[in-house]
Amino acid sequence: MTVTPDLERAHTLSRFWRGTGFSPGELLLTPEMQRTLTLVAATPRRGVQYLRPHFLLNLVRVRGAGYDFTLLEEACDVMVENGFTPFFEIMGNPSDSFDFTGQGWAPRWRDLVAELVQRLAARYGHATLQDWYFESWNEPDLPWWPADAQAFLDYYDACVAGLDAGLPGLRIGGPGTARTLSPMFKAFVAHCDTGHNHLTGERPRLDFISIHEKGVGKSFEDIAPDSVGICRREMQAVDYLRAHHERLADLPLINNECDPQVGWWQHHTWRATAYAPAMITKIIDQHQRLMIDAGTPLAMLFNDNGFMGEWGQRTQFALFGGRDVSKAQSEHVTDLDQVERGRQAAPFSLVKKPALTVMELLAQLGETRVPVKGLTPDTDGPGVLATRHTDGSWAVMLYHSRDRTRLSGPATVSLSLPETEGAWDVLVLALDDVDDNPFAVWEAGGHPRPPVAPKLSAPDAALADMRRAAEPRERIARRFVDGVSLDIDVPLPSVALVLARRASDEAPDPPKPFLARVPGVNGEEWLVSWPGPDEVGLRYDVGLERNGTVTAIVDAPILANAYVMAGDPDGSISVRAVSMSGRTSGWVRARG
Ligand code: 8U8
Repeated sequence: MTVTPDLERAHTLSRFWRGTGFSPGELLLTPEMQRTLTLVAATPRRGVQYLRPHFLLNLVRVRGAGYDFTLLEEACDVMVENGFTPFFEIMGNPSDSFDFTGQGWAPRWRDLVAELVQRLAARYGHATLQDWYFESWNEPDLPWWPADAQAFLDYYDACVAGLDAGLPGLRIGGPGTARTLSPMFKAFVAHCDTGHNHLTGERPRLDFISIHEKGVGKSFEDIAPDSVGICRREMQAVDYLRAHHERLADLPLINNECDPQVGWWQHHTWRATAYAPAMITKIIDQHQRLMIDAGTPLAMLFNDNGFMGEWGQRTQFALFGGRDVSKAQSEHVTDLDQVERGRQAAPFSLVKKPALTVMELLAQLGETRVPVKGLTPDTDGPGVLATRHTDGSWAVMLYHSRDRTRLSGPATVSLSLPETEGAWDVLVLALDDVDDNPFAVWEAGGHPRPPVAPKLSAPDAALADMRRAAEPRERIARRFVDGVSLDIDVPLPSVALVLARRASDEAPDPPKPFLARVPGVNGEEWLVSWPGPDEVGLRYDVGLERNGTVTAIVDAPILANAYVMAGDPDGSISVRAVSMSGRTSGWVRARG
């Protein structure tokens, strides 16, 4: 099939998928999460921007007549210093001092929220806080919320009153419900539409509506997701608002837990293969086509995959060594006495999973979407999310994904890009399971964890192979003259990013790499990172320098602005930038 994006129908694209979440908030105080966030922050072009942790307010302690915000501020520092924007759930219970099933707690909650935002504004600046999203308690229609629906509405009133008292103009929404059109959802939107804030008498403010719809909603056993079903159930919320609460129907609608499968801690090995990036991309494209193009105010979707865990769990990295990963992250009980212990971790290593690498590819997409007709990705065959940047260059994401975890097979898309006369450089980067993927390398290496071993381990050579396999594959890199038309293999499951831009032989600017030495599962590791100029299609080589000679250690294009490898006492690390046309900067030795 030949696919040609239709420039006549071009329109603005918002990169609405750039959020992740995890639980609990105190993970932010652990070395594992801090290193994770350093690496997630290295996704180019701020490919992951929003972080949504649960239970942040459990980090606040009651001290005498007031509160001690030290741990909460430290947790927020970790997010802010890494350049993330918190999606701040006002969730948790300082020293368990609120009984939401009782009476009279709402004014105290309002004052707590007011003090909280004042402190945050003093720390990060008012302007910074205006970019944040404040949200109500996570999934109040599940037992995470300890009281009834009326108490939840009182709580929301107190959150709004507290925010407004603390710092007017901050954005707040909810209800972050888990179930489609649950009674809690209906009670919440009715309250915001026609009710009154019981503390201020005003109409309760609501700046966005958040809900959770997953590909498998209720049962861990049903592993085949219903991806279109996510949009269909979101549409039920849209229809309900249009029918009953027209005033709210145009508010930004956010699915901030838009996962293929419920139960982050359950092990599904497909979460570590090309199935994950293909499914993630399909779900994003479905939201563009079935929700945004259909005129709904769908504003964001998050993959709730910021957890810490292993291959099969819903995480962005596989954790080797470190502490035991347990369900405790979800069945959560805060014990602040454990926080100090949490700051120490047994040595650990992280290996990136394709679910994060795909964010690096998606980050290359442009500001304009150019629709493509004639594909049927929701039933069979590949799909395309075609975009252009303002300079006319193309960034086209192809994907091939089915709602079945074990289907495979070949497919080819012939792509023809309009307005590409003259000389153009084309680069195609893929994530597929054709040669390998980090998990396949792990399995093939014979390292699978024996049932008695509590943690993953692997020798340095295996870690290096897995890390290399986590980077995209370069499938095509060549110059076209007079029109970019090419055939691209998109086997099931896979994604392939096609970048095309006017030919240039200019060498890229050299990077400024920085070296951090971190304890790895087998000894010292080197985490090398470099601030990116965030130019589309720019990639990097990481090289080991020994006796004055630099050898590239990864024969794959690195799009991220960081790489991790075993330390080498006899060598040093250098990095060079590689342009779309393959021109390189000089090697620059990493400092630090
Ligand atoms: C079993 C179950 C059913 C349901 O309808 O919603 C759930 C929500 C269920 C289990 C956990 C649950 O928590 C949310 O979803 C989690 C998950 O693992 O899918 C986590 O991603 C979230 O932190 C949590 O809000």
